Amino acid sequence: RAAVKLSDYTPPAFRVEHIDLYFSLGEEYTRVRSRMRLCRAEGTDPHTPLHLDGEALELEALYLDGQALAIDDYLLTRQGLTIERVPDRFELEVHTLLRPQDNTALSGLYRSGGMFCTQCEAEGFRRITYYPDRPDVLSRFTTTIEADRERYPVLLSNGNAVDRGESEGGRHWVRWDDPWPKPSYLFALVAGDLHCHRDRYRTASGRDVQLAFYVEHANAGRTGHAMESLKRAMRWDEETYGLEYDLDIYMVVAVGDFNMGAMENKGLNIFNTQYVLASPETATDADFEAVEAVIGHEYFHNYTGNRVTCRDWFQLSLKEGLTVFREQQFSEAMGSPAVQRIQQVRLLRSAQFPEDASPMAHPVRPDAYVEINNFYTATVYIKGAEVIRMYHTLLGDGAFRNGVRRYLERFDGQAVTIEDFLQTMAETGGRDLTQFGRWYTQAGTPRLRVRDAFDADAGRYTLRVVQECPPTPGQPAKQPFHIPLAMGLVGRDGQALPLRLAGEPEGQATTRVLELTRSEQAFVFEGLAERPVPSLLRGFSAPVILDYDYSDDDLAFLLTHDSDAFARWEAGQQLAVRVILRRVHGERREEDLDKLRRAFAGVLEHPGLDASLAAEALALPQETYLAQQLEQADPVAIRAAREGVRAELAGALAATWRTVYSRYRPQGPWRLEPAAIAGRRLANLALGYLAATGAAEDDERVERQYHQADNMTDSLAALSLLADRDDAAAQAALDDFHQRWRHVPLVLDKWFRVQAMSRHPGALARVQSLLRHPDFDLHNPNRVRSVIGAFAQGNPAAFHDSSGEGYRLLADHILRLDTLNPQVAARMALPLSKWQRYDLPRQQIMKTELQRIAEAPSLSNDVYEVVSRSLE
Ligand code: B3K
Ligand code: ZN
Repeated sequence: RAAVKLSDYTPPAFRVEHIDLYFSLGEEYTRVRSRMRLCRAEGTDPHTPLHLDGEALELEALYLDGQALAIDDYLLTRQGLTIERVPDRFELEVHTLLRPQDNTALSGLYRSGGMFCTQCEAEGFRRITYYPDRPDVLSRFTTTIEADRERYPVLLSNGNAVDRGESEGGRHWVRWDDPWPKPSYLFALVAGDLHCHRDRYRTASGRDVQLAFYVEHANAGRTGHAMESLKRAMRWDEETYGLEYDLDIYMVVAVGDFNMGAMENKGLNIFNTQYVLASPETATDADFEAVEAVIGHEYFHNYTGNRVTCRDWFQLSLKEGLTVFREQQFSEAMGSPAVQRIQQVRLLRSAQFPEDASPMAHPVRPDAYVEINNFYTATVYIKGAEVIRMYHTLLGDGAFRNGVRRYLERFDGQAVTIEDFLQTMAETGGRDLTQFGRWYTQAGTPRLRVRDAFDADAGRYTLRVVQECPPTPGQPAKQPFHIPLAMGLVGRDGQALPLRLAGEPEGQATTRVLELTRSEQAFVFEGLAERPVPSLLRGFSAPVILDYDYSDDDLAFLLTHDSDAFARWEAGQQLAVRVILRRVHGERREEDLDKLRRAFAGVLEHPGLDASLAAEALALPQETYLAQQLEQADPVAIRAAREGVRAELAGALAATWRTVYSRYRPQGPWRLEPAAIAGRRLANLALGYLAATGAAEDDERVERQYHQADNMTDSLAALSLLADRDDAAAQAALDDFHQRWRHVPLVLDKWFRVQAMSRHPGALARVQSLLRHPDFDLHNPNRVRSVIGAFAQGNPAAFHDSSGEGYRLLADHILRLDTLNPQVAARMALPLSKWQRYDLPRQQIMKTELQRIAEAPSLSNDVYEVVSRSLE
């Protein structure tokens, strides 16, 4: 199938000066009338035909400057509409007919519950009307929506409501005008009977902005946290980047059927309910945090994405990497930066590193795609954010912020490239970033091999760093990257040592950023009285794999003494990784458990204990991360080894866990405050260990917590431990939860999810029955993710069951889902693309299933691209 290539980019031949849209929404069909003022772009050949994208549309009529066009005046294909001869300036009117109620792909105009809504990024607008549906065509939009007044009292689109009225047959209409030119992917429309939570925000310059959150009536009262998060995000962007909101109204609508998290449509964000609704009874602390982050993310897009947008979809990371980084900065400012950083790195390692090591590996700026929706990836988003963070590290905070401001001023109202951003940052920072640009073009995770030597007589310590990046599809050999390596040296007494490179004057810095630019480099530190322990990649200063041969004792030492919180966490994790991997290899060292036990006890005894950080440090490394450390992983063996270590740590520290559990569980009613959140997190971690002691009192503790909890965090923490068991008490709790929450979709998703992720050996069979459960629905992406996604990505030992049943079950459902929703089906196929990570018998079955999918008739481009690349 045809790939779109970056190298084929050509600027648009026509500009759309204005578009006037008219929607007549109905139960059977919806009519769309579009009136566009088009003009030939300067310097374009006067004979270039006009091409408009269009997909799954019924064309009813076409008028050029008021003249109806006959069937042989234009060419209609499955991809769009071409008019051979058009004047330099003209008006085009297009009438299309849609059936949103049949749109199960959830792209374009579709129905969710009782409402109409849209999703246009990346190429959904072409499923609404014929249009040059590409991000470098910016136009002014006026939108009129007409619908039944009773069913759809609320009619929304981008910009400001400028007019409204009644029409015949109990219908009404509202006209919206968006003063900001925008690409079609930012268009949005919503119609429904919705509850509105209103508030207002006064900007730094004193303008009043109306804030409005629209939800279905059943969800009224659960938007308070999102509203407060939005105000915090607006304030933060003013204070940090000097950016003020630019319309008089900011609207957010929550919909229950949504392919991703949320969408930054100009002035009218559309959100998955999951990232708007939050109340203590229904949402966990993690949900509250995610709502704040996603609300921030979409708000920050108003500048990084909307005011300055992408020239083409290859530049996607221009808006996404930068906006994820801004979202991360916001989350760091609202909470604990160290905890945030640890969670970011955990996600990068569990989602992006495996992608970079798979047949789906692609650069942050890909150079070809078949289906663009497949490139909204961990690489484009979160490795993209790591790349932005490296600019920040290399330039420093001040120059970085100035650079971003300058980029936004210089390119305001334009559709630009990653190169434009890089150039602006280089100029502002006064740095040559040519080599740094390789982060955008070379895929793969670089590996740093660090070796050291100490010359006691000269007091000289040398770090030698070799960088390598493995081959990735289409890129057999890599050029060296420009890598900021933040590091420090720790003395034997635990003190941070001053870092003076040979030839430098005395200095007091105890953390510094070494810049790697060659495949091999050495750094010589002077004035050291003893051999230090190096603390490397502090704050995770680059998205790389670090390889330095620490002893177990070094790791335990760094866990206690490193001044960098991230590095302390990392040292603890590496120690745990080693112990678990030795078990995987059948190596049982008596002292291993002791080392871990002492290290963990040390964390808990630390005087200034931060409960949130402690919870991160005491959590065992994820199974997916452990799998990455092995050439060929056996997920069942990894699960067994990890659970074995957990059970032993549970037993060895049982008294400590019980103390931690009772000391840190917040007393009194639920509150969303940092200390209470941290307390719940640490107490629930302790409960997780206690669930593995095998003592009846601990099993009962879990049951008690489930039944007594006044909030979803504690209730779900207990329920997920119960889902690992299969006794009567566990079953009773699961039944109770279902009974209590079966009418609240987001909570019912959790019920599915904990079972799909169960560590019980019968989990695979349970997933099979969940898929036949009457509440399971392949049409709803959240439900699909909570069963199929949670199982295939979050339950490696069950998914990789050696029978191959897990793979078969996944493939069967991908094929069924593909006929309904190709975007989500393609996402669900990604776990199979990682087949190379597993042992040979598993590889074989995974490939067979990929093959079976690839051979299915009438496969979507989305799934086709994932499975065919996986097999290449
Ligand atoms: N920009 C959207 C993602 C659209 C995905 C289209 N398949 C959400 C975001 O990144 O904020
Ligand atoms: Zn985004």
